[in-house]
Amino acid sequence: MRGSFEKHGNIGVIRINNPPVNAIGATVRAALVDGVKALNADPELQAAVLICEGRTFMAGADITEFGKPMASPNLPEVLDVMEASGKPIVAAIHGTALGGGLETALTCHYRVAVASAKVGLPEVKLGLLPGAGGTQRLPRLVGPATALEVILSGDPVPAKAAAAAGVIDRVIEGDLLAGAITFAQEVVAKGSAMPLVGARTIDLASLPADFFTTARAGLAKAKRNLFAHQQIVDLVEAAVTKPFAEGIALERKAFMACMMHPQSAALRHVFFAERTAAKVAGVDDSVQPREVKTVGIIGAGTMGGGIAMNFLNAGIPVTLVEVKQDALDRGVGVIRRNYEATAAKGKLTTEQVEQRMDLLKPTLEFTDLAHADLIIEAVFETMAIKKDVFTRLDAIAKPGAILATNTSYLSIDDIAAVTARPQDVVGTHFFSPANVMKLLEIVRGAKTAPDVLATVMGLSRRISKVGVVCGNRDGFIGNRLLGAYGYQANRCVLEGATPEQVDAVIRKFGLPMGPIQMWDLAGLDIGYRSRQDREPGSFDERVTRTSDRLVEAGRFGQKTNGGYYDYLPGDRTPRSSALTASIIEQVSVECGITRRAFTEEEILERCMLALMNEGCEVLREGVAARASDIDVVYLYGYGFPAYRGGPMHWAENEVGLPKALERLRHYAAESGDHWLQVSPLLEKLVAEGKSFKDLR
Ligand code: 3H9
Repeated sequence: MRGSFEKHGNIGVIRINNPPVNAIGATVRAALVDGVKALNADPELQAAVLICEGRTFMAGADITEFGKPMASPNLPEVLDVMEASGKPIVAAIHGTALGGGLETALTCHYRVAVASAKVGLPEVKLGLLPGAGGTQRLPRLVGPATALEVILSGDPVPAKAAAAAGVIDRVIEGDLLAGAITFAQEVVAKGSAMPLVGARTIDLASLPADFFTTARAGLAKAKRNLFAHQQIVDLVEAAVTKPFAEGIALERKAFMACMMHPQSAALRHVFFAERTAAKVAGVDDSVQPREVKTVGIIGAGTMGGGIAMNFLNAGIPVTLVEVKQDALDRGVGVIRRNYEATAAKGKLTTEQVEQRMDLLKPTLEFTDLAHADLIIEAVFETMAIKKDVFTRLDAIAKPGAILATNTSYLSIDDIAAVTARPQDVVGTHFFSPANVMKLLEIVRGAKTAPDVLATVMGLSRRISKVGVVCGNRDGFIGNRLLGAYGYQANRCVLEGATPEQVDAVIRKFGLPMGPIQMWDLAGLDIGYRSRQDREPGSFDERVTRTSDRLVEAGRFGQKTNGGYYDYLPGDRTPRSSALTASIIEQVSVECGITRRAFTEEEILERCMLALMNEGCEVLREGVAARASDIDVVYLYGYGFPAYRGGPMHWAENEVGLPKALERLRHYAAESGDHWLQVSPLLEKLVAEGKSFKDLR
């Protein structure tokens, strides 16, 4: 039972109750049909209100039903029943009316909402398009330009703006049900007008003649590779040029094509993967998070400053500690300039900039951290320095404070061991730029307390990050995979591919940049320095030799206008370098490698399947709890295209695990050394005919 029907005098009330977000599954669809029938069967009733229980109006179709056989009636059929109602229906909206939820409301004769409500058509974020009349009704209500903006962005619109645009007929102050019933009674008193959005005509007077051509050209560039977007333009154009019924038929066909497309399967996987990542073993709802009212950050460099901005943005006061005044001033200056640049783009007011800066307390006194609820160190990535910082923190931090390290490789347990409170120590690995990248790897040490994890998971949401809990092993999830990917990219170059070729293949696949461009951006000197500390034999010196030679020639990457590529001063466009080409050839000769031609396919398979193979190892060792967590890490930390679902989803669904295994075995045999070893977990899954989902 997902709905009920009651009478308030001459007004019927159709109530939907399908927690947590009133998704329109089969039982809700049945309840909607029953409600309309009950309204029309009772001669005493003259109108109805459609309202939802719980925290929100219907947040859309039930995404878990997609890709499976759909129980009848489907949502368009339900909406046909509503539209055929002989008596008016008023949708009463609170929370979010999204996707099919808004489409249901648009089919009602009237819409009222509380001021805090939001409405939107976010289907595009799932690789879909509105498939229950949204592309045909919204343009008829708000005009094609606004409709296209709303549908293509997928972003929700606040009730007051929606009212101004004509979507909401009245914003209700006070009790929603009472306000909606009053509205319905007014409709009845005026003669029960039954306006249908689908019957409206569109005023084209202000629409430029080339509107749709321009929209298509813009998307071909900005959303290249994406399946749903161009079709949305076609459908909004159909709303303008074709009769309603014809537009609806076209929409249905396009919606089904999107739903069956791998991009939508991938984006739906991402939707659930992000939410599943929030579920952490040993941390259930009974674990009470600690209160975090103030944060301390040690280190005002690029990372420390970026991390601080996250908390300032969320209204949380930050104490920022440095050892030298000039470094502190520089760090604070960068934070201010970042905010001012955002304000210059109109995304913050001057007042908001000052509010954020007022929450920042820069200091040279380590003891000023004594009252912070959470302290994050972002100092040099050297164990000795980290241990020194944690020893000092242990002496001054208040009892119960969470002590976090922003390490990207080092052992949390070794760091925690210098304190008398290892249960309070956790890794918080932010990604650069820390104020922009959405990922937060939360590293669980052997003794990290469940309430510490619960607190940091909760905080990650508060600062608009996606938190993924991972185990304490070298490189955690993200950098561990990055190592395997970078290794293959390097090997391809050493064996005959050019850096330009490797980067182009990866960009074509959908990442914003190729691995070699990325190294130039990050600085080749960073890897060079970190290798000085590593055990010989712990990495393959042959594949890093080219990079080392470039660094020794003073080519650190973009910052020196030369790395793998040449750069013109002030211009980040990578240009081929004859010097790099000759160094690569020389290193190939030294390593006894005969260079050969590479295909796009080989580069792609070697780099991307290496990600998945290392992902299997990370799973086998328990560093990641599930394959979907690895996907989330790669999507939000490394720019993996969301429409491919992440490296694990892509390999499993687009390549297939048996084929992936066969290709990896082939490359492993060909490479003839131990640097590409097929994961035993992958072997096992394929042998048993299982998938990553079977590992949960
Ligand atoms: C559509 O409507 C197609 C139509 O055009 C055409 C049809 C023919 N279905 O996000 P939360 C689950 S496409 C199933 O943590 P919040 C979610 O997985 C749809 N389940 O809460 C989670 O489960 P769990 C268009 C759903 O308060 C729980 O609910 N609509 C759905 O942070 C709580 O979710 C959308 O794309 C769903 N539609 O945010 C809206 N939605 O607890 C998608 C949520 O087991 N939803 N769940 O992990 C959202 O954007 C957010 O959930 C919302 C609430 C803003 C509503």
